[in-house]
Amino acid sequence: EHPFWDTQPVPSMSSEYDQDAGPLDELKTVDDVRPEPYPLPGQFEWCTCNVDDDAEMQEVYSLLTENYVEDDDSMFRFDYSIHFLRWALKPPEFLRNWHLGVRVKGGGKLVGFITGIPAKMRVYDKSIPMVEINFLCVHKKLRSKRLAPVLIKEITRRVNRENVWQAVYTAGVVLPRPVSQCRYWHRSLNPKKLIEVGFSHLGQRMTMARTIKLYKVPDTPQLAGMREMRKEDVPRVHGLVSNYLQKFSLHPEFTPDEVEHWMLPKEGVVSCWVRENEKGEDLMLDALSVAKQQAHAPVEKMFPGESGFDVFNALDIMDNESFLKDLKFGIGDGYLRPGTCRQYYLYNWKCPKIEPRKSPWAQG
Ligand code: YNC
Ligand code: MG
Repeated sequence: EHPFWDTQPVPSMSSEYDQDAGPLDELKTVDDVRPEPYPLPGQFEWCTCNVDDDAEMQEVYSLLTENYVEDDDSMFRFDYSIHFLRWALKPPEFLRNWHLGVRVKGGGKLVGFITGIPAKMRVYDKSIPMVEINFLCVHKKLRSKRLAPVLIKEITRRVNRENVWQAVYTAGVVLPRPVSQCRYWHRSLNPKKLIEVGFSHLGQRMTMARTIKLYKVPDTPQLAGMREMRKEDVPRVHGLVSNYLQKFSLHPEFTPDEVEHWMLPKEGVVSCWVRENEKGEDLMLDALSVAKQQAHAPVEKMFPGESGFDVFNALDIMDNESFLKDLKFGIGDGYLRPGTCRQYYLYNWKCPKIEPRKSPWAQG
């Protein structure tokens, strides 16, 4: 059923979830790993994509924006900007060698892509240096030709050559074998537009006017002291986040540099708000306000003429269930939405199954 995945160190679909933890493959050293790249079909060649080069990033952007993850009806497709992709691919200690592309021979068109970034992951009681795999993409005209397994094998080889033997990744498809399964929830911020473009539908016995009213959020954050995170907040945010993450069975272990990279606001890419002195409640309502009202500038920059975000997505991971319903998030109900379910995977690591609320890893 899975001619490729059945050859890989992942648990099979039919096996019980493991009670103990550890690698599935025999232990190897870097010298056991073949030094030369895997062969590609004749008309193609490997390339390393230089994310600092504007022309090369434009090629990556075009490949992904035209060929990356979409819903079943091909109505919606992810459209990550060049700034976003650079941020996603250049965390502290990133390796250029792990930004892998496939081109038509002779430096021709970019037709395949897969990336890895280093991430220290905690799985139950073990800290493991891993690679986080993302952005696997094969051009639509080259689908079903078994190029994906070659991309996966070559990135694995490059990762193993750096003495890293485990990977973490997520996908919308079910493969051998998820360590955790989470669901997307969506919170309409701009219901009129979402309904007009077919992302959502007018509820039964609802008018547009009532729907707009239902999803209205405060114009400004309601909590005193809410402000955008600044660089000098990094040590305290690192402390708070690291401490909070302890209670989950699968989570990244960030260095302060990584907290700075992933959380410090970057216009059009990531926004992060902090509140001093107070703990806890009602933070998520303000997150909605901020997404709807405060994000004009970055959204305008990405999509001229737009103001604020249209929809706020969340997974049912961590403590999110505590606010999803109260704040009128709707569960992804399977129609017209990319990645309603999200499967989480570990490569070359067996362990007991992880419930969504024990998983705070939200890549993808
Ligand atoms: C997928 N998403 O099952 P079997 S998520 C992994 N992840 O193998 P072909 C996938 N494997 O079943 P196509 C996969 N999708 O025969 C398919 N597969 O054993 C498996 N879509 O290959 C599939 N991006 O080349 C089958 O299929 C084999 O031409 C078939 O190419 C697949 O980034 C794909 O959804 C996904 O661009 C490239 O459909 C293509 O269809 C496409 O004939 C749109 O492949 C974009 C899209 C996936 C987003 C993501 C995470 C990827 C994780 C990859 C696995 C990493 C393993 C760890 C490596 C490092 C290890 C260390 C240390
Ligand atoms: Mg293919």
